[in-house]
Amino acid sequence: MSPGKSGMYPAVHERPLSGGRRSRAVLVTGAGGEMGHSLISALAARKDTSVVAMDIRELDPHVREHCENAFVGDVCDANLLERLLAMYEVDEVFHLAALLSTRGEFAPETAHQVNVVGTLNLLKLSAEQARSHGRRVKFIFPSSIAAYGIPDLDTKRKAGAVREDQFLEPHTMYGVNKLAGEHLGRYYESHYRKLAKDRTPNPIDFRSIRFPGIISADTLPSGGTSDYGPEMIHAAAQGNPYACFVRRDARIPFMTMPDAVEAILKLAAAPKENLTRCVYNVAGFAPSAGDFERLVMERFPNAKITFEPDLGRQSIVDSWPEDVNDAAARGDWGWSPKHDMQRAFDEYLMPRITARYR
Ligand code: AKB
Repeated sequence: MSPGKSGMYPAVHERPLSGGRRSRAVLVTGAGGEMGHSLISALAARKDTSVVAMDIRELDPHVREHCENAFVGDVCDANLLERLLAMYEVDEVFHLAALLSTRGEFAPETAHQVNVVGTLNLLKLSAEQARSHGRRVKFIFPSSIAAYGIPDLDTKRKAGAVREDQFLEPHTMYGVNKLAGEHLGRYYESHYRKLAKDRTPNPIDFRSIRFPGIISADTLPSGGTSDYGPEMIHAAAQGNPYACFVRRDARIPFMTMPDAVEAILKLAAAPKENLTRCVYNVAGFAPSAGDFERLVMERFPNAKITFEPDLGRQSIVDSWPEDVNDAAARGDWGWSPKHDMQRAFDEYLMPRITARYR
């Protein structure tokens, strides 16, 4: 890999820009992650969109080929972000880079750096972009059900589908960070540099979704606590035994990756005047780990699934709601998932996963 234009930061295939003018682009951070893979192909299908990607690692070639440019680096590296934004006029940011809930509990301060300081860097530079090109920058921030923290199982069961403003006392650093990211976004949208004489009002158009666990047929998650759902399915499809790290009765909401990408694009495209809030719940289906086991065993009768709860990870799942109320997303921007659990298995997961491991 050759050094970038400044000679300081590695960038993959940086292309010179014609006539020294900055070209318009959509920035996707965490582009090499699970959601990045699917989101970038969907964005690339929009004829009018140039995608500039950023990730801590080099992108897979099939993701890279959809991008106008790809930067290898860290969202905490303010110099790299500044250089990227000096090359492009960014109108829209999909800030996917994050360190997830399980990994974050082993390195909470690093999680804070990546999840909060990284988000702050991007919000600040987006506000500067808005000031320089004179248009609001749309900032799309995937938050998480980890933003919730329910004190005990009894309360969780009684609470049922929680609303956006309930139980906001997260038990993980990742959840604390996601909640902080939501507040930072709201601050940059409405109050940034409130007292400065030269302030640009409302530089950011901040929109966020609290995602449940996400299941992809094409990629496996890593470092999260909702990983048991996708791990169980992928293990069974490969003929591998799987020891589930939560109890059979553990229940949180999930959705498929195509529905998650549809949600993020739909929220990004919604007319601002229709939005009554910055942060929205979205629900897909809400299975127990035992429901996953049953559906997996129906499709892979020889699968070997055991339950060996890890008390720490179990306690994280127990603090997350068993379902979320997504009435605001349905009412404001027409959210409606394509897949319930049965359709997720029959129409999306089974055909693709079995083909993948054949
Ligand atoms: C995690 O498990 O940390 C993530 C999430 C629920 O946001 N998948």
